[in-house]
Amino acid sequence: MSAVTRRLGDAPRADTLDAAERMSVDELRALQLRRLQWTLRRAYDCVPHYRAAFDAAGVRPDDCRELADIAKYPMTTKADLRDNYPYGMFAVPRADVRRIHASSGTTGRPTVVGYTARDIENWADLVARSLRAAGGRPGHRVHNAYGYGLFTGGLGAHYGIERLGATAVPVSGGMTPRQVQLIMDFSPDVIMVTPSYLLTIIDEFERQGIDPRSSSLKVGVFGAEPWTEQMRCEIEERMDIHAVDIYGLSEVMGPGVSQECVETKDGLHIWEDHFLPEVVDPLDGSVLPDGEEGELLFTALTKEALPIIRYRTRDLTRLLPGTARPGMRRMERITGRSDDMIILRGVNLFPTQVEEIVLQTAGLAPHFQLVLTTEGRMDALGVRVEARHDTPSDRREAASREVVAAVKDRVGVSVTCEVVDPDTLERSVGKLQRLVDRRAAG
Ligand code: DLL
Repeated sequence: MSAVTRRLGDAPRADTLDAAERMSVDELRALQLRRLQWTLRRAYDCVPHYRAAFDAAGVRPDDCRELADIAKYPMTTKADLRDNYPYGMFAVPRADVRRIHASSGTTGRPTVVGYTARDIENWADLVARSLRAAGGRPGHRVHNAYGYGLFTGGLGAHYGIERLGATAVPVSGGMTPRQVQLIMDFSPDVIMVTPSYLLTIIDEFERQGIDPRSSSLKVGVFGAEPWTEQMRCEIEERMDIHAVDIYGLSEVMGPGVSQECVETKDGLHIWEDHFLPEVVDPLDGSVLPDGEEGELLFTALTKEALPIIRYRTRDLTRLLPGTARPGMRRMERITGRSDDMIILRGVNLFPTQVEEIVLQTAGLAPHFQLVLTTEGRMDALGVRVEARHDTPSDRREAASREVVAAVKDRVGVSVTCEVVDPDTLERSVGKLQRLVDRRAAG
């Protein structure tokens, strides 16, 4: 049950929804097929990488006669974008690219993505649609704490806020004390931020002696990193706001590929008029039926500057039928990225599984780190988690034992757990990296 006492308006009136949000499944499938055929043709004609990849796979754009034919086409990976760095995947003359974003590129070359004027229009429309599904309305003020810059979060959200007819407060990430001041002074209705950074902001409210439940905020639109149902409860309870999920990735567009509706909070509706999702077996790439968990793939259906065909997101989820938008399928919240999966003595473990356990354990704060080390010839995993401010020391010891037991029980692997003092672990100002790898090389 939601602990939120804030009243939102009703679900958006049907006449305020985009036409695509009201389409039937059949109407959407017909639209998707037309747009897919257009996309395949453009990718083949305008991007040497796609022409070579299609030729190598023995497929032509014309071989797509129904949506299921998508499975014949080659997948695209981050490595393909890196190999064609910086502009090799673009399908338009350089002068028609209005904006560029890039991934942080902490390892190797960054991934560069580009947008035409039309791409930016579509993106703004989809973020506006997402924000409305989250409970945002024209006239609302929106505190945008996603980072501005090459990251797609800040500017992507910004254009959507304006497109909705709301007021953007472009704060970006960082300077946490000022985030609190601006929320108190500007009385926003909505906050857009990573869930981990919101926790940092909530802590700062408390440090300043301000009750986080007393702010004007009604809704938080959280994404850019995995988070759990337990984290939703923690945020809703501590801040008295509705917490909903927004998903996206730069290669496919940025934020606003899919969005959870606030009235159902049951996973994210994929804006299928612009993106065709598939879920595949991460090992052999075979397409899985809806309902089965695997790796999410996207084909962008309307993008001009950077067509993207069957992009392997590495994110794990499953596709479900539509609810609040019956024509559009939902994706379940992301359990994790295959890249973030820790394989410990043959057992797969995701940081989100530890997050669930930590948040269900009395006396523990939602701040934790996973530290991988080498013990002898084996990998070992330590959970370092902060106690809450009022946790007595005997509770800390019990909590540590409970975490170890729950991980053993639910994940099937032995870890250690150290409960540390409040405010001692590093805080996020954007995307949080939970895993610290201290394994010996080799
Ligand atoms: O994180 C775009 C974004 C900005 C989404 C703001 C939502 C809000 P990238 O930096 O390219 O783009 O990272 C994309 O982040 O493949 C997922 O692994 C992860 N991710 C994004 N949203 C979610 C989410 C932006 N709601 C990568 N839940 C994706 C879980 C998410 N993971």
